[in-house]
Amino acid sequence: MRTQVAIIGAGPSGLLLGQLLHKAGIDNIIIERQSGEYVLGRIRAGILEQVTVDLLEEAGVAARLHAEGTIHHSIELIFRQQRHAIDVHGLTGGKVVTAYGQTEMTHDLMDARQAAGLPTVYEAANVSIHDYDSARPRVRYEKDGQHHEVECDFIAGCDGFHGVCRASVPKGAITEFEKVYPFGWLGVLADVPPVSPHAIIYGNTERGFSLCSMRSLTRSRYYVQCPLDDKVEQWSDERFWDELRRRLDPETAQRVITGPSIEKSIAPLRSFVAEPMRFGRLFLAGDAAHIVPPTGAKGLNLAASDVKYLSQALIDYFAEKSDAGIDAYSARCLARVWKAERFSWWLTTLMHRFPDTEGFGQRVQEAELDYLVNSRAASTALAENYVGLPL
Ligand code: FAS
Ligand code: PHB
Repeated sequence: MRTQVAIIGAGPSGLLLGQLLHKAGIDNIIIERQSGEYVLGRIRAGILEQVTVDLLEEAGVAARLHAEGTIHHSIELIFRQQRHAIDVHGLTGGKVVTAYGQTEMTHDLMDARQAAGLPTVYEAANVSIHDYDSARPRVRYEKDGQHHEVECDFIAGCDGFHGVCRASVPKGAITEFEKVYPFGWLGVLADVPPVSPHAIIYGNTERGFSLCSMRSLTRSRYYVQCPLDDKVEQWSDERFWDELRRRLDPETAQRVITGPSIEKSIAPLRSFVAEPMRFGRLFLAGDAAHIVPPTGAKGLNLAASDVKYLSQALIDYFAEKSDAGIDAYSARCLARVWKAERFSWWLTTLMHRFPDTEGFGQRVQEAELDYLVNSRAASTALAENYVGLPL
């Protein structure tokens, strides 16, 4: 088979890239290791920057997002048992974030791709990439015992942190930067009304970090920091709700509506960047190239901005035979990636308990938070990073 762009991975990066290329008349195939149901079963991000919302509109898949997503004008920070609002909307000249689950976004993109009848191979085995440093890259995979080969002009590595694309690049051609955090996030999804339908709440307490978010006005998403070696089986719903309440201010704790968890998982936290993000005719996008701790709600949004840059570069290449976009791709992405890495690292360091946070460290965190909520300059810096820096 021959196509213009072979996309490895049917997560948000791959599906969004496929949709934008299709709308520009560029043929593409998506080759995904898992089933569609498996991809949809992964409960992950929930907060979209305006840049991401605009991109989903450009891709023609924003109808349900506008109908069901919820706009947030502020975030709230809890420390010393008190809650403080940061007026993100007011501090950024009107910018907001939208709560809309990654699962729903992925569903919308899958539906659009299926409606357009675009080639998508799920449950592809032994995917491998070849000759991406030549003018005729190829992708091989197996499906139902049959061997397949795709000839293409470009390969988009949208296959996430554990994918095959970055792993296929020779060690000498890539530089990896990594920081692993000494704790994880235990996340719970429950069909109960969110404790705060208007703001995402981040808690810094001596027991550890907490986060109150949502997927809709009837579905809540909560997290508590937990030891890296904790197992989900150790956390009954009752234990989770009790610990969450202990990590909120008394008024919020009293308002939490509990219910049975419909999803419960523990995610490790890491910061990771691979440089560069382009190798000949292979381009890495999204988690294949970088990972952020979810504290700043940047992971999914960074994937979207990579895809914006990559889709534009490929459209320029095929329309005008211009290499300018593909040559500039890696540097453009990394300039934005590293700012989001810094913000995510800073907010994670500010809000979590580390092994050495005892005493002095906790006081310093509380002093920074006290300064943050009382300084317009500091709050503005937080707000403009939270809503997403301009493309
Ligand atoms: P993805 O990992 O989503 O998708 C990659 C796809 O490639 C997968 O479907 C995979 O099956 C496929 N693949 C892998 N290897 C392959 C191969 N060899 N061949 C073919 N296909 C292959 N971000 C936030 O903003 N907020 C959050 O709260 C948040 N929580 C998260 C929790 C967890 C547990 C994880 C892992 C991530 C979280 N993220 C969060 C980040 C997350 O949302 C990612 O940024 C987002 O999924 C990135 O999308 P993709 O780049 O498409 O990568
Ligand atoms: C979520 O809703 O999953 C979420 C919200 C804010 C974050 C991280 C995750 O910072």
